[in-house]
Amino acid sequence: MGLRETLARTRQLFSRLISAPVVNEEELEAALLSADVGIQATRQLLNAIRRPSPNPKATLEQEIANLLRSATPAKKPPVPLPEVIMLVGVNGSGKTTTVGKLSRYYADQGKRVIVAAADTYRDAAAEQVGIWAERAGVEIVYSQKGQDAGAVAFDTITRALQNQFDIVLVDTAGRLHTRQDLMAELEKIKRVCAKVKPGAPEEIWLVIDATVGQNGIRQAQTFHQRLGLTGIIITKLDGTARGGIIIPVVMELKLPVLFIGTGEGINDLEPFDPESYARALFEN
Ligand SMILES: Nc1nc2c(ncn2[C@@H]2O[C@H](COP(=O)(O)OP(=O)(O)OP(=O)(O)O)[C@@H](O)[C@H]2O)c(=O)[nH]1
Ligand SMILES: [Mg+2]
Repeated sequence: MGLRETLARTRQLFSRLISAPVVNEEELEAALLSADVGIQATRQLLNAIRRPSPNPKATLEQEIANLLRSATPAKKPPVPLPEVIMLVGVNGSGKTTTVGKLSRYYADQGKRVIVAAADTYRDAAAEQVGIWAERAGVEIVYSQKGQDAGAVAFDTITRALQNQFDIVLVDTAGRLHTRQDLMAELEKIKRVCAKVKPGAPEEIWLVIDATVGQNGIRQAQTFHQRLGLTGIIITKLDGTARGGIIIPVVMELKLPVLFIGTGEGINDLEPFDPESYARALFEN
């Protein structure tokens, strides 16, 4: 699904408002809050359109793009391969699906990808991510339920080092951010990665379901404190009117949104671009 279609329901909140010659501030405020833009960002955006402007829509787009760009990561120096990317998040946020989509995304760039089936909690979790790996045509290191998740990551990175893989994608079990024991397990997986390859995991991405709204921000703060996240992936933007959630996520966490999930299929993943997003929000 394209970005425009993906944001259709969110855009509906703004369409009538934005095409009016004068923007009604109260209505805009209500629309921004409904889209889950959050109180702080909404205030900032309302301030921006209070300044006289020939084109309030363009001003809003500009302001949003600027806010989002402020967390754009500086180009990192290349890391020794394989680059290890760990996906974390609460239950059902879309981690495993996103591992499948990212596998395809990187494989399409000619990269050699291997998946670590490091969700050892849920029944058939390894089979589920196995189906995605097969669809994407990438390799996988399977696991048994109840096995040590760190050991699975260890084995996968070891194999990746021996066989010159470019990318290791680590699928982890869903967990509530409030469960101290389960959060400690993620820290352990992280430590184990560094034992096989100093500096790994180079990336820890939090997968947030857009439909949970402001709750996603609290989740993200806890994950960030415990693990030191390097980026965010927002899933299920299709079909929700809460597409504004990206703005407070970036503002409050100071972390970049790297990809967005736009559907359930393997190709329904888009690299996130602040300008295109801001434009798609207010397009007629
Ligand atoms: N519409 C839509 N559905 C998605 C997207 N990403 C994931 N899903 C759906 O969300 C549900 C959960 O996805 P999973 O990938 O299993 O989520 P998970 O985080 O691995 O779940 P746990 O391992 O149980 O924590 C599935 O039904 C997916 O099809 C998306 O971008 N859009
Ligand atoms: Mg999963």
